[in-house]
Amino acid sequence: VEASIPEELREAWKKHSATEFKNKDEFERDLVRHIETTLARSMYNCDELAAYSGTALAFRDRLIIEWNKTQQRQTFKDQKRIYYLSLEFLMGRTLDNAMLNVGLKDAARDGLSDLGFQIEDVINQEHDAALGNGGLGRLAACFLDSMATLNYPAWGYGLRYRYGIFKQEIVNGYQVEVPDYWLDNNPWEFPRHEITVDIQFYGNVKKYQDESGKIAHSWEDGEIVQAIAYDVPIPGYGTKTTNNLRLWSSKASSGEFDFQKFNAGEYESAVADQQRAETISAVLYPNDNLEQGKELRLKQQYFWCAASLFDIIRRFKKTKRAWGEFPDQVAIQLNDTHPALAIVELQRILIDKEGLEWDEAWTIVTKTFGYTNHTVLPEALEKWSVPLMQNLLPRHLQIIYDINMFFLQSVEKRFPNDRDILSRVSIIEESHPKMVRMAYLAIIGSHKVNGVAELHSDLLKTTLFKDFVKIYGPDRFTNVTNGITPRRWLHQANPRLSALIAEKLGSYDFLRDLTLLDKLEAFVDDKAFREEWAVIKRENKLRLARHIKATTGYDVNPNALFDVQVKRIHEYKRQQLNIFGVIHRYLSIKAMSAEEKKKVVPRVSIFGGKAAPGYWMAKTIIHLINKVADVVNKDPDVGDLLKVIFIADYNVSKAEIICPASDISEHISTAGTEGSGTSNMKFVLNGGLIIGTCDGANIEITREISEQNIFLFGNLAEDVEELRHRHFYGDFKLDPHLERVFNAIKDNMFGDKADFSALTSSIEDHGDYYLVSDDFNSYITTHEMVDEAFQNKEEWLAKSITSVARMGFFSMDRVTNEYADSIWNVEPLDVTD
Ligand code: GLG
Repeated sequence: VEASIPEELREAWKKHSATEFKNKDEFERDLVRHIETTLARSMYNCDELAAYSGTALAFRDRLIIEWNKTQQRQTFKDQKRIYYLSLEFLMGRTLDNAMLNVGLKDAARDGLSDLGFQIEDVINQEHDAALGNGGLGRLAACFLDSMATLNYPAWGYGLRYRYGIFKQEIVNGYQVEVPDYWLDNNPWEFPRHEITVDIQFYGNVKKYQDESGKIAHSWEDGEIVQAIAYDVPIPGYGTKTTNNLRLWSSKASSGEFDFQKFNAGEYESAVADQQRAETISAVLYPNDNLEQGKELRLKQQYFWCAASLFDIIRRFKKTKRAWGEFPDQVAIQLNDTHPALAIVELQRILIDKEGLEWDEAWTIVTKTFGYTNHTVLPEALEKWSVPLMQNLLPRHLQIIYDINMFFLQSVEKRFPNDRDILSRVSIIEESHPKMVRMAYLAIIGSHKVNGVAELHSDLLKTTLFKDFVKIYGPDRFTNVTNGITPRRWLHQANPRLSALIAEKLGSYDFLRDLTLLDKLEAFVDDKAFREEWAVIKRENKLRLARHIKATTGYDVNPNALFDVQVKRIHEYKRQQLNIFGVIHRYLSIKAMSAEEKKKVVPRVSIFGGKAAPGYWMAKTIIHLINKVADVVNKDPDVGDLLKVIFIADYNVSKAEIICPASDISEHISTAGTEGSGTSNMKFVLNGGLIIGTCDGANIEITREISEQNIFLFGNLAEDVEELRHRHFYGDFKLDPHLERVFNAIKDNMFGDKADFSALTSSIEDHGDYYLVSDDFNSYITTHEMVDEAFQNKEEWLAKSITSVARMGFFSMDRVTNEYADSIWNVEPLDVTD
């Protein structure tokens, strides 16, 4: 408060308060000023990158002016706020989104063109902010967009990784990882060197008696690292609300930099301490759905949780409310278990620092947190070794033990005759070493637990968290099916389709209420409309074809059926099923007469996705795809009938080109393994059809758009366990079509068969855990149906339009409102002041 300008002097300030550009001329003024002053360039020295930076800075001014007003408004109104804690925010590019959200893209286009620049080229200068791996991180980014658009007072909290997810290059058919130093030229963050938090690690716990004679604990010694805040403004679409994403960066605390060492000439060792501290926020762990249990990762988690909670509490304390009101002011959502330590940290602050009684503190804690689970895959469930945690966070481990003890006591009371339940639900797994089960900690410390699609949430209740349903009752567990923001994934990625829809519906209101799309169904039979729809798809395919040509050198035929699978490479997502299907198609074409070939529907099979650097099998799949591409694309017997493309370095900005260009996309995980999937929604919203298994959100997409408009295949989730069981006992026969594919691989058709033997033998010899063989026949016959359907252009278009019309349910705005009502109990903030 001392930092504010005295009341009587504020008129002087207000006279000069920053203003926002409102039209082309004012934009040009700001653009030129930024290029000349902020960037110190001139009209004789202004390339596209400078034009990008100038444009970004001009828009950044607008965002930050609104950001300031939003923060003031939120402080003044003092409503309950949402804090979304996520280790990943996969934001992609910001400029285009900012221009569209504030509604000034046309002004920018014209302004840039006055100075000789094409807006698309300028937009393409931007680096993706790739602080995430896949769906989990992108969901967090969609949340931010929706929360701002719907005027919720909300903050995101994450880590400011110096290196985001690696860039992928393909060299001789192999994935090569290249560091992504994305912070050069990033105009979207504001360093807040004045907002710092000291974070403690290691050390030990001292027990003592406080003044009242009560036993108390203090955590002493150890090592201090400093967290520094970087703020990223998040504009809503068509609203004044501009929320904040606060990312923490690590630095040696000023006391830590050892001046004695420094003065004694031990410069290197003083710098080494500095670097060790900075390592904490240096890299994003590149795993999707896999936890490795590395100490540095645990450090990242605690560093970020402790800094964020400190910040949240500091803000709460300014309101001078009693602690009991904390959950009325603060809702914290845990994006997966990565931030589960926040539960322990809040309990620690309340009992060790603020002097609350255990029970009083624990009530506040559980009312504050909600936990979202994203996966049932066992290898993705976090567990931390007790010795590791003991060393790094000794006081937190004690508190975890106490939380567990009180919890188990209550369970024992309720189920006195069930001995096994205690070991099953204990936060501590009695293994060697003992492990802390973070999902159980998250459940016990939250008031709501949600899955991300209906099937997934049901599976949680009937398998992984079954005992907890018994203990807490079914109401603690709920489902909120994922969604996507239509701003980025329709309006920004597919401006032509968005414009066509707006023309038909009379406005762009559907971007704020996606259920309005249902009015499109009235035009399904409108010939002219269908034709326009088809033209847009074709243009989007041409755009992707140009990208493919530029990056791979291959020409693809835009009339062919574009068949796309882009997502992280994972055995459960089954890119191997897809590439085996492609080989099957190739072998079939090779065996055809010239006459037969005339009936083939030309296809381009497009793959994209990164493999975790240590995930050998995933890398093998990438290698096979690239080897198949080498052979097929050069085979004169095949020509345009089949092309195989691997798009390197799949990321958000590539997805924006790829999603609008697909005819069909593949969402083909083994039933019961994909939490939700969200790219399935992006493709359908852009008029692509999908082939998929009865898994994740595919099931609800089917419910919404109807079975006629989707190609489903494969075994159901309820049969998976039985099939695996049978395989395990030797009841397995390789599908004959798949056998033919394997034989081709073993004949070295795609290079040395030894390169792929791990892949084929995981299926033939090691139980086919992901049921590739079981689903193969169903998969290839369903693809035949796809070919047939594609030949009937009118029918295909009708399916495409009808599907888009029925996608309203998958808006992230629906998702955000559901969380607000059923988990956070937060209201939007009135912005009509
Ligand atoms: C997870 C799941 C996806 C889910 C996403 C967002 O694997 O199925 O759509 O979170 O909830 N790791 C992920 O991407």
